[in-house]
Amino acid sequence: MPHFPILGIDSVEVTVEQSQRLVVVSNRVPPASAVAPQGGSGSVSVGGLVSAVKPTMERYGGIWLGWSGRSTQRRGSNEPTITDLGRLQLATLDLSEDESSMYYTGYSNRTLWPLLHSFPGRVVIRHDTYRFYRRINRRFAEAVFSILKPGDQVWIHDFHLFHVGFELRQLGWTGSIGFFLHVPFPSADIFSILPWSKETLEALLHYDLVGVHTDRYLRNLLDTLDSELGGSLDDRGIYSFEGLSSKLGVYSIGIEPSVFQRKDTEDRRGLTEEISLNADPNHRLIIGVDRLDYTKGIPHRLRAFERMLEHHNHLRGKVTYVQISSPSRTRVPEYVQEKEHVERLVGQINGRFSEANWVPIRYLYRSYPQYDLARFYHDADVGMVTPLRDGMNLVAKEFVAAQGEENPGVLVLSQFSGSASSLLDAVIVNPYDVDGTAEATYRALRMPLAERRSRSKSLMEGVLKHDASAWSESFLHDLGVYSAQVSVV
Ligand code: GDG
Repeated sequence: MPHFPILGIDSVEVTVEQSQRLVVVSNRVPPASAVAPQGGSGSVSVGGLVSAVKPTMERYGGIWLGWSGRSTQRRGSNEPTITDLGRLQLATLDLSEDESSMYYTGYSNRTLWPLLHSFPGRVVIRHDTYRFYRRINRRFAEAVFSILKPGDQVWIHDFHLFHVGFELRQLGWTGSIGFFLHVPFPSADIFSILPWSKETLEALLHYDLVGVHTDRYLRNLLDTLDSELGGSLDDRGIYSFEGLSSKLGVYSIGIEPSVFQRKDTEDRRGLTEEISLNADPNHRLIIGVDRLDYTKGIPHRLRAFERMLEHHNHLRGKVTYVQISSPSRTRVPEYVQEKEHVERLVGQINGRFSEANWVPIRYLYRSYPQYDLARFYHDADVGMVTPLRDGMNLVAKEFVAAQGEENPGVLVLSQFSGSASSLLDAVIVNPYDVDGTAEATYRALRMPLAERRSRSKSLMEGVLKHDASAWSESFLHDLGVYSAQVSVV
C-alpha cells in the first residue's frame, strides 16, 4: 500500500503507517474493465470526475466505493460488493429505482447541479428528494464505515455526497476525511436558495479538508459560510464554527497529459477521414466535445458558429464544426429538452447553409474511446470549450495536451470555466456574447503560426505542471497535515 508524502508544518509532527489505505468515495465508479491493470487510456469513460480520479486510483491503489449504476426493484444491501483488481478494489452499492430517481435524478441533478452552477431558474426544490438524498448519504457512509480500518485516509468526492463525512462522524469514525467539490461553488445569494443551506454547510465542516478548483469558488464558499453560519477563519485557512473546524483550500484539477499527447509526425487528418471530408487539406476544422449538458453552452456555441458563417461568407464550404456530444443523465427532463434543443438548432443551421458537397456541422451524439478523442483534438484547428459555467473543464486541458509543437490549434475558452483561471493564453470568450464568440473564433481560425505556437507552448507548460498527479498529491498531502491540525484546534 502507498505511503503518502506527509510533511509536518507549524511544528505538527505527523507520522503515517505504511499500511495506510486510500478510500475514495464518489457517486459512481467506472466499470472494472475500464481501470487498471488492463484498462486505461483506450476506454470510454465519460465524465470529468472519473477521468480525474481514475489516474489517482491507478497510481495509489486502495478502495474506490460508489454506486454500481444499477437500479434494482428492491432496496439493495448496505454491504458493498467488492471486485478485487489487485492493488485497487472497487466496492459498489446498488440503489433501488426509487432511490436512484430521488437521490440522483432528483436532488443531485435537479436541485444541487443547477444551484451550484448558478442556474436558479432551473432549481427544483422538493423535500422528498432531499430526504432520500440524506438517506442515501447515510447508506454510503455505512458502507464505507463497514470497510474502514484505523489509519485509512477517506476522500469523498462531489456534491452527491456532501453529508457522507457528517454521517461517518455520527458512526464514530475519527480518522481523516477529505472532500473535493468538482463543480463551482456559487455566490452566497444563490446558495441561500437552498432551504437546507445551513445544514449542508455544517456538514462540510465535518471534513478535515475541503477542496475546490479555484480562488473564486473558495471566496464564494467563505462568503457563504460567513453569511449563513458566521464562524471564523484563522491564518492557516482553517474555518471554525461551534466546535467544528475544517481547512479550506484550492486544488486545481488536471489531466494525465501523456494520455492525450500526440506526435507531430502522426497523421493529422484522422478526424477528416473519420467524417469523410477527404478533399481539401486546407479545410478547417473546429471541434467541441462535451457531455450533453445545459451548463456546457452548446446552443450558444452553435449560434456563434452560425453567426461566423453569416458574417464571413468566404468560410462557407471551407470550415466544418464537429460537435461530439456524449449522452448524459438521459432520464433527467432538462437533459431531454436540451438534447431536443441542440438537435433542432443543428438541423436549422445545416438546413440553412449546407451545399451539395458540404455540411457545416457534424453532430455526433455518441461517445468515443479516449484514444480517438485525442486524435480528434490533434486534428482540429480550433477547440471550442465554451460552457456557461463549469467547475474546471478537463476537455480544455486535453485539447491543449493533444496539439503538438509544429502546427498547434487554438483553444477558444469560456471565461466562466474554472480552466480560464489558469489557461490564460487561450482566446477567452464570454459565451453569452454570441457575436463576440463568433469573432473570437474567426480570429482563432486566422491566427498566425508564430502566435499559435507561443500560446500553445505556454498553455502546455501549465497543463504539464498542474496535472492529475499534482492535484491528488497536493490534496492528499494537505489532508494528512490538516487532519492532524484540525483535531487539535
Ligand atoms: C466535472 C465538472 C470538472 C467526454 N466525451 C467523451 C469523453 N469525455 C470526457 C472528456 C473529459 C470528461 O469526459 C469531461 O470532463 P469535464 O471536466 O469537461 O466535465 P464534467 O464531466 O462536467 O466534469 C468539471 C470535472 O468534473 C473534474 O473535476 O472539470 O467542471 O463539471 O475527460 O474527455 N471521454 C471519452 N469519450 C467521449 O466521448 N472517452
